[in-house]
Amino acid sequence: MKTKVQRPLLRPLRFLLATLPLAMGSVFAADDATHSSADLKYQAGSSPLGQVPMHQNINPKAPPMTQTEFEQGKQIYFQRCAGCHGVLRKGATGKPLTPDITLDKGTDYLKVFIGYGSPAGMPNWGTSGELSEKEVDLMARYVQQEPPVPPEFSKKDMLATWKVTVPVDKRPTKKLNNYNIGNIFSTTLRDAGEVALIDGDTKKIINIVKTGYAVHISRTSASGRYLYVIGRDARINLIDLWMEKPDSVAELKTGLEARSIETSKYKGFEDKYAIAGDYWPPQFVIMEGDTLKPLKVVSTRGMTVDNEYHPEPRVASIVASHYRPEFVVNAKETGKIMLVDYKDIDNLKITTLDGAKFLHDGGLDSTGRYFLVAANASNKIAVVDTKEDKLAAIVDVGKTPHPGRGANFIHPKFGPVWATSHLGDESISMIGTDPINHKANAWKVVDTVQGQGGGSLFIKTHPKSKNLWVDTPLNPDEKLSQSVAVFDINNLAKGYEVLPIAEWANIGEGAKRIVQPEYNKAGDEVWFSVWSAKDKQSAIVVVDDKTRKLKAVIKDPRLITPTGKFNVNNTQHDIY
Ligand code: DHE
Repeated sequence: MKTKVQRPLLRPLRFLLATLPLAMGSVFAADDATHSSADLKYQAGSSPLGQVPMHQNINPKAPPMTQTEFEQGKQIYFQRCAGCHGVLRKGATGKPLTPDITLDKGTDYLKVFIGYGSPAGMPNWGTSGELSEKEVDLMARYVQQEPPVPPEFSKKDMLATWKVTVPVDKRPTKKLNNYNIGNIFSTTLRDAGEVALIDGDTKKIINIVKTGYAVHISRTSASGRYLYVIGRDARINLIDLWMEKPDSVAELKTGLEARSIETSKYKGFEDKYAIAGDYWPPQFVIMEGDTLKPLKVVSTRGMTVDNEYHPEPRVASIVASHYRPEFVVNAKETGKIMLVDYKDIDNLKITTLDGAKFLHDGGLDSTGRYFLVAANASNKIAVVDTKEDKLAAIVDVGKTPHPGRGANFIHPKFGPVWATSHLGDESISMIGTDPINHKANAWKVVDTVQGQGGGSLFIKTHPKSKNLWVDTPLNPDEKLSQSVAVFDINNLAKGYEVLPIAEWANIGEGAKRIVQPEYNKAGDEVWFSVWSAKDKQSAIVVVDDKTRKLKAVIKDPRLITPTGKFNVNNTQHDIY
């Protein structure tokens, strides 16, 4: 094992490590002892909260720290640890790290734990070289202090950030450009805090729009005119695609950290409202669709599906219902699914369903009636019937499902299915979605095939395609993370073909992780991001869906860390 720890220190550490009971792992590590390293690295993504001023509460019983050390510990905690252990350190997918627990353990024990990780899933931050010996020591002392608490963010705070740069009456009354706007791809440039609007027909960049920090996803309004983009710092940009050069027309911050945004799609409410889900504070916010003016803020703090209080249930995916004037809002830690009726915002009605803990991402079935959402650390998919406002089923799948929005297709034997790949194993689970004509198969895993490996984040097909694409960007094997597997839907048992997308990009050195297949409007091209670090060249590779051959490589110095791509038409109509 490669180690940066000095030799004399190793001996006592080795002794300690050897004498640690396995049970120690369960004290701090992720809840599920079978979490993969890909999963943990993914969850340990950087939170913008490290930059937010917070009060330092020195615990007199804890080992001393200077203000500078505390600040550094806070930065590292929010970069590496908060994703699993929670903002308040009260536990999320990882265990709680509050002083009542950590003080008992003491600095030496915690140093071993942080440095070497645990069999139950805590990453080995020290021996992997990700944290220096000094930083491991710092973090062992930091987690014994009182956790600093970030501020709340009320509607008043939101209004102070609200900017309508182009008022509604100054906007175009008809489309002023010649773009085929349904085929524009809003492309996340993660580490640049920007989106590239790429013309799917010419493959040229139309505009680069400055957005929030580590920008995350884009969604299209029901009419297809507006694009909503959210950053990890909870900054939303509203982009008007009718402008001569599509650009941002309004901006709002709904909190200090966020991941999800959606817009009302029910008949009569097209483009009327938008909704954003915050990680911190744990709340969701309903806004005016064309200005982003905040209207209603709802906290998600409360009981889990096991009836235990959780202080910070982060809002994960949100989808707009086509059957009712409702948003389906998924709270991660509590496992609660809230069906938020936006008909009367002042008298807001919310129907709450018990899903399963650790809700994350998901998508609608091909009819748009059922929403399938991954409870990732529970290895389950919860199915919501958006017509009846009821939980239809909870389905056991593979290890740490991560569907993105999933893939809908007609299985040659089992009829309509929705599929997910997994972060934690190589399987692809197909769930029957037709309770009318294929009742016996509905809400069951009817078929499973093996892909290239674990570390998959996204799976995709298109109603016009016979291909099922599965990425593996977080697989530790470069061969897998730099390529993609494609199955023939009509002959799934035949196995997959591997396409060397990174090689095709021909961009030299870099991580070149292949992430998130996305179809064009016609359904005859699939776009892949070739995702390298900020200081390396990245690219987008376009594959001809029919021939599975390279069609185009989009290279541009402005394409910094491209990850998610959102085709306007497919996102507008929930086609996946
Ligand atoms: Fe995402 C969707 C949260 C890391 C790319 N991501 C989502 C959703 C959530 C989420 C809740 C669903 C939104 C919705 O549908 O309303 N993502 C998180 C995290 O908490 C996590 C694990 C860690 C973090 O610190 O943010 C995380 N996500 C990542 C990445 O590292 C990815 C791969 C690259 C990036 O751009 O940051 C990434 N997430 C995406 C993408 C989607 C997404 C591309 C939308 C997929 C789609 O097809 O709809």
